Amino acid sequence: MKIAIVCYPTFGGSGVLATELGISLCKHGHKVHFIAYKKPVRLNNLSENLFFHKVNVPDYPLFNFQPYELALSTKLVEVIKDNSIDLMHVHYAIPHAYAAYMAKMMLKDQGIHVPIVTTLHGTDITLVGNHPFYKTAVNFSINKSDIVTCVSESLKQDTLDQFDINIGIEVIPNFIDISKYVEQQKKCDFENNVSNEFIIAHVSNFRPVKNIKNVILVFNNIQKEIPSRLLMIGEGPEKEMAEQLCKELSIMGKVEFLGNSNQVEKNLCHSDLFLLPSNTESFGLAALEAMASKVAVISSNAGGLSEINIHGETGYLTHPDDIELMSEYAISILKDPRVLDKFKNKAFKQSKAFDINNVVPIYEKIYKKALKGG
Ligand code: GMT
Repeated sequence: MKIAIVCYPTFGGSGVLATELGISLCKHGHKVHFIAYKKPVRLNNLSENLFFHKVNVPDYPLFNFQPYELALSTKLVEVIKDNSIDLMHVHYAIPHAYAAYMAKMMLKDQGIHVPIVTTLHGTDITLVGNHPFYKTAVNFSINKSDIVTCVSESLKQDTLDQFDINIGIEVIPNFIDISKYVEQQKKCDFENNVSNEFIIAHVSNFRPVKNIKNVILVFNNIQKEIPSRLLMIGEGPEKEMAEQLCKELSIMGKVEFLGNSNQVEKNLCHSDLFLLPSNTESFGLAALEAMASKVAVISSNAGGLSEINIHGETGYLTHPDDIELMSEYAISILKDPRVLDKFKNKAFKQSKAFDINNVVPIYEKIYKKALKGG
């Protein structure tokens, strides 16, 4: 198949997932064309089956806001015609599903039929998409897709609760390539970094929804009882606040802000515990990446996190703001090596259910269905 994938090219989960999916589809013999305003961060090597097309938005002084959707739909029409694309798979509804529908209509006008598969990722529904300024257009473009998928049961329910949906929604969970994590684990074991400090990790785009303040406050409680360090991986608007809080708590010496990383598994494989106290989280790809790295997870119970993190087995779940309980759980796991080992092993075992080899074939089936008429 020839597939056009539209996604955000940044470190957010939807872009990461779309990129890993495209790379895997290529390995399955498909030709994949990525379309975005920048080359996706995890798209390292292009090949004869893997292409990238940049959406350029010219700056025109009359416009207060440059019309990205217009440029994207124009680019989609061009790429689809030039490369005889069979279908569009757009990740994150805003504005991708909307631009794809415009492209589909423009192509229809020229006698070309190209179906749209839309994957909803989370904040496109729960945080941004339901804003009254966007909702009508988001609702319209979801319903106009040929097939709609979303990444968790929880997100499916949120979509049905918050929008007027007249199309079926298929749940296809996020995935990881387990073999990559197993490989990395071997390298880590070989390095055999002996330290008496436990490593606590957090990975995100440091947006308010990630509740970063609570990561720092929970770590502050942990480090009072247990020798430990915190790795903060990512960049975003809350980073300065987090650094300031660490200074105020006098724990800056125990916290490393590592910035964005393309290879989180290199840090995760040395980690013991992952903290994700998000206010909303449709799935929590970062938590799954931690679990695949044999790391126990203390997360909030928001959204779809309970579909991956099993309370009392792979980690614990609490209310996003229950700092005391999160700290208590964290300390209870870390203070007994046998308990820690048990949680780590269960986390790894649970992550295997989300292996790329189980999930990518589901997308292939969906594509065939879309080509047959949805
Ligand atoms: O807010 C983010 O974490 C980024 C966002 C995105 O769309 O880039 O992530 C969402 O999609 C990921 C991939 O499906 C999910 O694993 C994340 O849980 C989801 N984030 C939220 O719902 C907050």
